[in-house]
Amino acid sequence: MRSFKLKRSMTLFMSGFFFVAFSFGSLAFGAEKKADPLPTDAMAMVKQRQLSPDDVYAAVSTFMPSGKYDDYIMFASGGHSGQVFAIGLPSMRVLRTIAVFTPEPWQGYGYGVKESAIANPVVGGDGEKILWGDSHHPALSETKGEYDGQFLFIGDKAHGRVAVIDLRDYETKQIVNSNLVHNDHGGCFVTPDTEYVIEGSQYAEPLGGVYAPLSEYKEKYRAAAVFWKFNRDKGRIEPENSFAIELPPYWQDLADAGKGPSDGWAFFNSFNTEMATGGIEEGNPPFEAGTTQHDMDYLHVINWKKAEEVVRSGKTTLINNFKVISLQTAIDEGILYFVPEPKSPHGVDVTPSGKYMVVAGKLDPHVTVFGIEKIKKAIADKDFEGKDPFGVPIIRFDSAMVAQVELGLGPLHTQFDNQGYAYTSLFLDSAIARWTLGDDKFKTPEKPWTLVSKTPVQFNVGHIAAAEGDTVNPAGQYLVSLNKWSVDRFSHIGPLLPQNLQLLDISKPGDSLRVMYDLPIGFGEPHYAQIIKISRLKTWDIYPEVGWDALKQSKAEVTALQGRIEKSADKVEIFMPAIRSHFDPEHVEVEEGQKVVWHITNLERTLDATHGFSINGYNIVASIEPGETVTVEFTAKRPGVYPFYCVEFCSALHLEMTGYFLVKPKQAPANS
Ligand code: K7E
Ligand code: CUA
Repeated sequence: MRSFKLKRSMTLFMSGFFFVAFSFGSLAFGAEKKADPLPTDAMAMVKQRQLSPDDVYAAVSTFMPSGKYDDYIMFASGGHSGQVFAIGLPSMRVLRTIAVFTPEPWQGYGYGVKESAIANPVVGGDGEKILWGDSHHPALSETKGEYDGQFLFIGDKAHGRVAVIDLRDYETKQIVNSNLVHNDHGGCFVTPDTEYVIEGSQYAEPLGGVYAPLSEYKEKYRAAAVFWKFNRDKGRIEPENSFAIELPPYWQDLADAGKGPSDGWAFFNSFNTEMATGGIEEGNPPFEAGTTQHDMDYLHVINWKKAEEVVRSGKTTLINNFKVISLQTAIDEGILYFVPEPKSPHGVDVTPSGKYMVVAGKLDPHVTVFGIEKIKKAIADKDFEGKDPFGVPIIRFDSAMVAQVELGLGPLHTQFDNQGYAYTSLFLDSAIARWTLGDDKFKTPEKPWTLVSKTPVQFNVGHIAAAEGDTVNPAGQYLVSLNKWSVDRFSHIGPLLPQNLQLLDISKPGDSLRVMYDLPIGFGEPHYAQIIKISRLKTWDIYPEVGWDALKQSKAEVTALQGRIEKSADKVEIFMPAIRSHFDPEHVEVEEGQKVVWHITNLERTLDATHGFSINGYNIVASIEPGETVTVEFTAKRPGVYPFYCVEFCSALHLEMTGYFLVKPKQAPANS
């Protein structure tokens, strides 16, 4: 990969050169000029396709010649497809889907393979597996506030769950559920050293999945901020060491973790502080009217370091076995404060220095910037304007606010670069606003806290993601606009149109942002994304250890790994190596009703030599990467003869990579 670096920068240099020379070439593309650096046939193509200089610049900046690698990987949530997409930048090529909350047969995820994390039932349910999720906000693990490339977390808005993906093999390893609420939205956000993965609920409900009528909304309905303890060595969340904080029944929206001077704090937006309960059919105002009455909602300011101490001292109650700090304890112990924030905000984003929190009010044309030092001082001075109906102290708006910047209509989410600019998506304007952070770390040509430019995007932008834009050191260079509507951008392929992810070049200061590339996503609705330098990832090419059940064999033993079948009274266990182009054994016979435990190990040590495994008629399909072992467990309840085969076209004799699974009926059918 490294060896491509030089060639790649050469390519960029050359393309810059082409563009400069090209623009100076008086824009008469057809004119024959000796110094013309584009080959004649390329110039002819530019002319034939009527490409503008901007088009040519965009093309040469994003085109990735075969075999060359991207500089960044973007992990985009898949919305209600339940998955995560890995996309290369700047080429905007979709490299793979990571199956998370939804079964995915190509990866053999959720079709009988034991390792699939999907089997996490919903709170209050009867144990029924949930077969989809609404993945919203991916969060890369961080070390000292920078992405470390080890893990990716993603929240499931639809079921209040959080998944852990290991970036060595891009596989989902764990899905956790606090069993407090049925939905979340303020997740995932990680603390600067990934001590915690933060998840905030969205719509209030009685905690723990129990029933209470809507007439008891104020008394019984609640929200929760969940702090999942992450064990980096194990690569797993530890539910037993995690906790939640009970919150009033407002609807909490996005969250972010503090860093630097705001490390130890977490910030959650809210809306519906009106506590509207809807009921259009009963003559009540619909939610869209009921939840938008107040001019101010509350930014929830949470001291999680203090909450951690309170948990350690045992001042928690258990709900469905999950530790919860009650609302009263959170108030008494100085864990929870409110700051008024304008009108139904959506995103709250902590700036790279950690000094400021940027709140975007969907129904307010401004972003409002709060300062952590001001907030800390107001708390110390008890500079409160009062309490909310639940007794939470409200810090005076003016005591916390640093700046308000008017940007346009429908501000949603904010990102940051390495030049001192912030970027905010404007949903209603369909534009990206660039504005200056008044952070003394940077010196921008424009004055602090001012709007610099608005760049149109197509259309209705939700989130935006800047390269390493959530870290203490954003990379700048690129920003992706995750647009909800594509309308007229692509050929119509039915009334359900793709999302449009647009790549913008943000490297130049001043007012120039360039839209470089349109990527239609026709298989999900990405909400948020994070973009990481590829050099930070330590992805495996092949699994380093080979063997079943974590057995570690020497190289010689691996090569000699033999298949075997162990039969006992209650089960049949199969140990089966797979290597081009056979399985061993090829005949597996069991009795109807027997439990089958089938381990398949791919013995290949060659990049990309994946084998598959499927038992047709038993809803089983697995993908086994070189060196990987997967285990399938099932009951042989249907007698008959079932061919099994490799589902990846792995070799010239791939069709021969097969076998017979025979299930003998309990009683042989009577001969006629
Ligand atoms: Cu789509 Cu972050 Cu769930 Cu905004 S959220 S767009
Ligand atoms: Cu192995 Cu096809």
